[in-house]
Amino acid sequence: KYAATKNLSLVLAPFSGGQGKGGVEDGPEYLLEHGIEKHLKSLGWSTTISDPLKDDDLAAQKSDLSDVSGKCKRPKMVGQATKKIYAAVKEAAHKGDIPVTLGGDHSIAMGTIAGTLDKHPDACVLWIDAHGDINTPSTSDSGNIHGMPVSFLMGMEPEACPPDLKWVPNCIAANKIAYIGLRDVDAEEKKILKDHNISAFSMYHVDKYGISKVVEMALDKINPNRDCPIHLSYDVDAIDPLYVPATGTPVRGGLTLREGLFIAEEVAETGLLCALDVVEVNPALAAHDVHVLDTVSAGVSIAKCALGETLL
Ligand code: 4U7
Ligand code: MN
Ligand code: MN
Ligand code: MN
Repeated sequence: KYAATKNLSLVLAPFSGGQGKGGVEDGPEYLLEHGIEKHLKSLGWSTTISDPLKDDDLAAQKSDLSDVSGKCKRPKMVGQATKKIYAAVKEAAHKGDIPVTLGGDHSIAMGTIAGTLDKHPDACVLWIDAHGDINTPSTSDSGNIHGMPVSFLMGMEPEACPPDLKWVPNCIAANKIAYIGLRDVDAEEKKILKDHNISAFSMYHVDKYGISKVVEMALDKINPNRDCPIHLSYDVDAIDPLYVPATGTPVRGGLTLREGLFIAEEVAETGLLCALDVVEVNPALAAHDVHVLDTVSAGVSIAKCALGETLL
Protein backbone atom coordinates (compact mmCIF):
# COMPACT_ATOMS: atom_id res chain seq x y z
CA LYS A 1 0.00 0.00 0.00
CA TYR A 2 2.86 2.39 0.75
CA ALA A 3 4.99 1.13 -2.15
CA ALA A 4 3.93 3.56 -4.85
CA THR A 5 6.82 2.28 -6.95
CA LYS A 6 6.50 -1.45 -6.17
CA ASN A 7 10.21 -1.11 -5.51
CA LEU A 8 12.16 -2.19 -2.45
CA SER A 9 15.16 -0.13 -1.57
CA LEU A 10 17.60 -2.53 0.09
CA VAL A 11 19.58 -0.28 2.41
CA LEU A 12 22.83 -1.91 3.50
CA ALA A 13 23.85 -1.11 7.07
CA PRO A 14 27.04 -3.09 7.77
CA PHE A 15 27.43 -1.43 11.13
CA SER A 16 28.66 -2.78 14.46
CA GLY A 17 29.44 0.37 16.47
CA GLY A 18 26.34 0.10 18.64
CA GLN A 19 27.90 -2.81 20.50
CA GLY A 20 31.32 -4.31 21.10
CA LYS A 21 31.38 -7.55 19.16
CA GLY A 22 32.75 -7.89 15.65
CA GLY A 23 30.96 -9.70 12.87
CA VAL A 24 27.52 -8.09 12.83
CA GLU A 25 28.83 -5.73 10.13
CA ASP A 26 28.88 -8.79 7.83
CA GLY A 27 25.12 -9.33 8.15
CA PRO A 28 24.13 -7.53 4.93
CA GLU A 29 26.73 -9.39 2.86
CA TYR A 30 25.55 -12.78 4.14
CA LEU A 31 21.89 -11.95 3.58
CA LEU A 32 22.69 -10.88 0.00
CA GLU A 33 24.86 -13.95 -0.55
CA HIS A 34 21.94 -16.05 0.62
CA GLY A 35 19.82 -14.59 -2.17
CA ILE A 36 17.58 -12.14 -0.32
CA GLU A 37 17.31 -9.92 -3.40
CA LYS A 38 16.37 -12.75 -5.75
CA HIS A 39 13.81 -14.09 -3.27
CA LEU A 40 12.16 -10.70 -2.91
CA LYS A 41 12.13 -10.19 -6.68
CA SER A 42 10.37 -13.52 -7.08
CA LEU A 43 7.56 -12.07 -4.95
CA GLY A 44 7.01 -9.45 -7.63
CA TRP A 45 9.06 -6.58 -6.22
CA SER A 46 11.72 -4.70 -8.09
CA THR A 47 14.78 -3.83 -6.04
CA THR A 48 17.54 -1.26 -5.84
CA ILE A 49 20.47 -1.31 -3.47
CA SER A 50 21.73 1.64 -1.51
CA ASP A 51 24.97 1.52 0.47
CA PRO A 52 25.10 4.70 2.55
CA LEU A 53 28.16 3.68 4.60
CA LYS A 54 30.30 2.60 1.67
CA ASP A 55 32.81 5.45 1.98
CA ASP A 56 33.33 5.07 5.72
CA ASP A 57 36.29 3.42 7.40
CA LEU A 58 34.18 1.80 10.08
CA ALA A 59 36.98 -0.42 11.41
CA ALA A 60 39.13 2.64 12.13
CA GLN A 61 36.21 4.44 13.75
CA LYS A 62 35.45 1.46 15.96
CA SER A 63 39.00 1.35 17.29
CA ASP A 64 38.93 5.03 18.35
CA LEU A 65 38.85 4.69 22.13
CA SER A 66 38.32 8.41 22.62
CA ASP A 67 34.81 8.17 21.15
CA VAL A 68 32.89 8.13 24.43
CA SER A 69 30.23 10.42 25.90
CA GLY A 70 29.21 9.77 29.49
CA LYS A 71 28.41 6.07 29.53
CA CYS A 72 27.72 5.88 25.78
CA LYS A 73 30.29 4.00 23.73
CA ARG A 74 31.12 5.31 20.24
CA PRO A 75 28.39 7.98 20.09
CA LYS A 76 30.17 9.81 17.28
CA MET A 77 30.53 6.70 15.15
CA VAL A 78 26.91 5.72 15.79
CA GLY A 79 25.63 9.26 15.27
CA GLN A 80 27.40 9.71 11.94
CA ALA A 81 26.46 6.29 10.53
CA THR A 82 22.83 6.42 11.60
CA LYS A 83 22.50 9.90 10.09
CA LYS A 84 23.59 8.51 6.71
CA ILE A 85 21.20 5.57 7.06
CA TYR A 86 18.49 8.08 7.92
CA ALA A 87 19.16 10.00 4.71
CA ALA A 88 19.04 6.80 2.62
CA VAL A 89 15.81 5.53 4.18
CA LYS A 90 14.18 8.95 3.99
CA GLU A 91 15.04 9.29 0.31
CA ALA A 92 13.76 5.80 -0.48
CA ALA A 93 10.52 6.39 1.41
CA HIS A 94 9.89 9.74 -0.28
CA LYS A 95 10.38 8.09 -3.67
CA GLY A 96 7.59 5.67 -2.82
CA ASP A 97 9.86 2.67 -2.25
CA ILE A 98 9.69 0.40 0.78
CA PRO A 99 13.05 0.65 2.57
CA VAL A 100 14.34 -2.76 3.72
CA THR A 101 17.39 -2.13 5.88
CA LEU A 102 19.83 -4.96 6.46
CA GLY A 103 21.89 -4.65 9.65
CA GLY A 104 24.08 -4.35 11.38
CA ASP A 105 23.32 -3.88 15.04
CA HIS A 106 20.03 -2.41 16.25
CA SER A 107 21.39 1.11 16.82
CA ILE A 108 20.75 1.62 13.09
CA ALA A 109 17.01 1.77 13.84
CA MET A 110 17.53 5.38 14.95
CA GLY A 111 18.27 6.09 11.30
CA THR A 112 15.63 3.88 9.75
CA ILE A 113 12.74 4.89 12.01
CA ALA A 114 13.58 8.59 11.80
CA GLY A 115 13.62 8.17 8.00
CA THR A 116 10.24 6.43 7.98
CA LEU A 117 8.62 9.03 10.23
CA ASP A 118 9.84 11.83 7.97
CA LYS A 119 7.70 10.44 5.15
CA HIS A 120 4.91 8.92 7.30
CA PRO A 121 4.42 10.99 10.48
CA ASP A 122 1.52 8.73 11.48
CA ALA A 123 3.51 5.48 11.25
CA CYS A 124 3.63 3.06 14.17
CA VAL A 125 6.53 0.81 15.12
CA LEU A 126 6.39 -2.91 15.83
CA TRP A 127 9.62 -3.80 17.64
CA ILE A 128 10.35 -7.54 17.65
CA ASP A 129 13.10 -8.35 20.14
CA ALA A 130 14.19 -10.30 23.20
CA HIS A 131 15.29 -6.93 24.61
CA GLY A 132 13.67 -3.57 25.29
CA ASP A 133 16.37 -1.41 23.63
CA ILE A 134 15.01 1.50 25.66
CA ASN A 135 17.87 2.16 28.06
CA THR A 136 18.88 5.79 28.37
CA PRO A 137 22.48 6.93 28.69
CA SER A 138 21.93 7.02 32.46
CA THR A 139 20.17 3.65 32.89
CA SER A 140 22.44 1.62 30.58
CA ASP A 141 24.90 -0.72 32.30
CA SER A 142 26.70 -1.72 29.12
CA GLY A 143 27.00 1.68 27.44
CA ASN A 144 26.16 -0.07 24.17
CA ILE A 145 23.93 2.16 22.08
CA HIS A 146 22.14 -0.79 20.41
CA GLY A 147 20.41 -1.15 23.79
CA MET A 148 19.17 2.49 23.65
CA PRO A 149 17.71 3.40 20.23
CA VAL A 150 14.09 3.61 21.39
CA SER A 151 14.95 6.06 24.18
CA PHE A 152 16.66 8.39 21.72
CA LEU A 153 13.77 8.14 19.23
CA MET A 154 11.44 9.10 22.09
CA GLY A 155 13.64 12.01 23.17
CA MET A 156 13.74 10.65 26.69
CA GLU A 157 16.87 12.17 28.22
CA PRO A 158 17.75 15.23 26.15
CA GLU A 159 20.29 16.54 28.66
CA ALA A 160 22.34 13.33 28.42
CA CYS A 161 22.13 13.04 24.63
CA PRO A 162 25.64 12.88 23.12
CA PRO A 163 26.22 15.75 20.65
CA ASP A 164 26.49 13.42 17.65
CA LEU A 165 23.06 11.94 18.38
CA LYS A 166 21.32 15.30 18.72
CA TRP A 167 20.17 15.01 15.11
CA VAL A 168 17.84 12.10 16.06
CA PRO A 169 14.32 13.52 16.01
CA ASN A 170 11.97 12.88 18.91
CA CYS A 171 9.58 11.06 16.61
CA ILE A 172 8.01 8.02 18.33
CA ALA A 173 5.13 8.62 20.72
CA ALA A 174 4.66 6.08 23.53
CA ASN A 175 1.32 4.92 22.09
CA LYS A 176 2.87 4.27 18.67
CA ILE A 177 5.30 1.50 19.58
CA ALA A 178 4.66 -2.08 20.68
CA TYR A 179 7.05 -4.88 21.49
CA ILE A 180 6.75 -8.63 20.95
CA GLY A 181 9.19 -11.31 22.14
CA LEU A 182 10.62 -9.66 25.26
CA ARG A 183 12.40 -11.81 27.82
CA ASP A 184 15.53 -9.91 28.86
CA VAL A 185 14.50 -6.44 29.91
CA ASP A 186 16.68 -4.54 32.40
CA ALA A 187 15.03 -3.42 35.65
CA GLU A 188 15.18 0.25 34.75
CA GLU A 189 13.83 -0.48 31.28
CA LYS A 190 10.83 -2.18 32.87
CA LYS A 191 10.20 0.99 34.84
CA ILE A 192 10.45 3.11 31.69
CA LEU A 193 8.01 0.83 29.82
CA LYS A 194 5.59 1.05 32.72
CA ASP A 195 5.91 4.79 33.31
CA HIS A 196 5.27 5.51 29.63
CA ASN A 197 2.52 2.91 29.40
CA ILE A 198 4.21 1.30 26.38
CA SER A 199 2.64 -1.88 24.97
CA ALA A 200 5.04 -4.71 25.65
CA PHE A 201 4.27 -8.38 24.98
CA SER A 202 6.77 -10.76 26.50
CA MET A 203 7.24 -14.48 25.93
CA TYR A 204 4.85 -14.96 28.84
CA HIS A 205 2.11 -13.32 26.81
CA VAL A 206 2.99 -15.38 23.74
CA ASP A 207 2.61 -18.57 25.79
CA LYS A 208 -0.54 -17.39 27.51
CA TYR A 209 -2.48 -16.06 24.51
CA GLY A 210 -0.73 -17.53 21.48
CA ILE A 211 1.18 -15.56 18.89
CA SER A 212 -1.86 -14.76 16.74
CA LYS A 213 -3.73 -13.06 19.60
CA VAL A 214 -0.58 -11.25 20.70
CA VAL A 215 -0.02 -9.72 17.25
CA GLU A 216 -3.66 -8.68 17.19
CA MET A 217 -3.44 -7.12 20.66
CA ALA A 218 -0.21 -5.30 19.78
CA LEU A 219 -1.72 -3.83 16.61
CA ASP A 220 -4.93 -2.93 18.48
CA LYS A 221 -2.82 -0.78 20.83
CA ILE A 222 -0.76 1.10 18.25
CA ASN A 223 -2.96 0.91 15.15
CA PRO A 224 -6.54 0.35 16.37
CA ASN A 225 -8.20 1.22 13.06
CA ARG A 226 -5.53 -0.49 10.96
CA ASP A 227 -5.06 2.71 9.01
CA CYS A 228 -1.48 3.73 9.87
CA PRO A 229 1.68 2.57 8.14
CA ILE A 230 3.74 -0.01 10.06
CA HIS A 231 7.52 0.09 10.47
CA LEU A 232 8.61 -3.43 11.43
CA SER A 233 11.95 -3.38 13.26
CA TYR A 234 12.98 -7.00 13.58
CA ASP A 235 15.87 -8.06 15.83
CA VAL A 236 16.54 -11.71 14.95
CA ASP A 237 17.35 -12.46 18.60
CA ALA A 238 13.58 -12.41 19.26
CA ILE A 239 13.59 -15.90 17.77
CA ASP A 240 14.98 -18.66 20.01
CA PRO A 241 18.72 -19.30 19.68
CA LEU A 242 17.85 -22.90 18.72
CA TYR A 243 16.84 -21.43 15.35
CA VAL A 244 18.89 -18.22 15.34
CA PRO A 245 22.14 -18.93 17.16
CA ALA A 246 24.44 -16.45 15.42
CA THR A 247 23.50 -13.21 17.13
CA GLY A 248 25.22 -10.98 19.68
CA THR A 249 22.93 -11.22 22.70
CA PRO A 250 21.07 -14.56 22.47
CA VAL A 251 18.51 -15.34 25.17
CA ARG A 252 16.91 -18.76 25.56
CA GLY A 253 13.17 -19.22 25.72
CA GLY A 254 12.33 -17.24 22.61
CA LEU A 255 9.89 -17.41 19.72
CA THR A 256 9.83 -20.54 17.62
CA LEU A 257 10.86 -19.93 14.04
CA ARG A 258 7.23 -20.24 12.94
CA GLU A 259 6.00 -17.80 15.61
CA GLY A 260 8.68 -15.38 14.47
CA LEU A 261 7.72 -15.69 10.82
CA PHE A 262 4.01 -15.52 11.64
CA ILE A 263 4.48 -12.01 13.05
CA ALA A 264 5.96 -10.92 9.72
CA GLU A 265 3.17 -12.68 7.82
CA GLU A 266 0.52 -10.91 9.87
CA VAL A 267 2.12 -7.55 9.14
CA ALA A 268 2.13 -8.43 5.43
CA GLU A 269 -1.52 -9.40 5.72
CA THR A 270 -2.46 -5.90 6.95
CA GLY A 271 -1.08 -4.38 3.75
CA LEU A 272 0.32 -1.58 5.93
CA LEU A 273 4.05 -2.34 5.94
CA CYS A 274 6.01 0.81 5.07
CA ALA A 275 9.53 -0.20 6.16
CA LEU A 276 11.43 -3.20 7.48
CA ASP A 277 14.69 -3.64 9.42
CA VAL A 278 16.38 -7.02 9.83
CA VAL A 279 19.14 -6.63 12.41
CA GLU A 280 21.66 -8.40 14.65
CA VAL A 281 22.62 -11.24 12.28
CA ASN A 282 26.23 -11.95 13.31
CA PRO A 283 27.77 -14.79 11.27
CA ALA A 284 31.03 -14.55 13.24
CA LEU A 285 29.32 -15.81 16.40
CA ALA A 286 28.28 -19.13 14.87
CA ALA A 287 29.95 -22.21 16.33
CA HIS A 288 29.87 -23.85 12.89
CA ASP A 289 28.48 -23.48 9.36
CA VAL A 290 25.03 -24.87 10.13
CA HIS A 291 24.52 -22.05 12.64
CA VAL A 292 25.45 -19.48 10.01
CA LEU A 293 22.98 -20.97 7.55
CA ASP A 294 20.17 -21.25 10.13
CA THR A 295 20.57 -17.64 11.19
CA VAL A 296 20.99 -16.10 7.77
CA SER A 297 18.13 -18.10 6.27
CA ALA A 298 15.88 -17.02 9.15
CA GLY A 299 16.76 -13.40 8.34
CA VAL A 300 15.91 -13.93 4.68
CA SER A 301 12.65 -15.66 5.63
CA ILE A 302 11.60 -12.75 7.86
CA ALA A 303 11.96 -10.41 4.89
CA LYS A 304 10.13 -12.78 2.54
CA CYS A 305 7.23 -13.22 4.96
CA ALA A 306 6.94 -9.49 5.67
CA LEU A 307 6.86 -8.85 1.93
CA GLY A 308 4.18 -11.33 1.02
CA GLU A 309 5.75 -14.75 0.54
CA THR A 310 3.14 -16.73 2.39
CA LEU A 311 -0.03 -14.90 1.42
CA LEU A 312 -1.70 -17.23 -1.02
B1 4U7 B 1 19.70 -5.59 21.10
C1 4U7 B 1 21.17 -4.77 27.28
F1 4U7 B 1 22.07 -4.96 29.44
N1 4U7 B 1 19.85 -4.42 27.73
O1 4U7 B 1 21.48 -2.42 27.30
C2 4U7 B 1 22.02 -3.52 27.13
F2 4U7 B 1 21.11 -6.72 28.64
O2 4U7 B 1 19.58 -4.70 19.95
C3 4U7 B 1 21.14 -5.58 26.02
O3 4U7 B 1 18.29 -5.91 21.44
C4 4U7 B 1 20.85 -4.80 24.76
O4 4U7 B 1 20.37 -6.81 20.72
C5 4U7 B 1 20.57 -5.66 23.55
O5 4U7 B 1 23.21 -3.64 26.83
C6 4U7 B 1 20.43 -4.84 22.30
C7 4U7 B 1 21.82 -5.65 28.35
MN1 MN C 1 17.84 -7.97 21.03
MN1 MN D 1 21.66 -4.35 32.50
MN1 MN E 1 17.40 -5.09 19.47
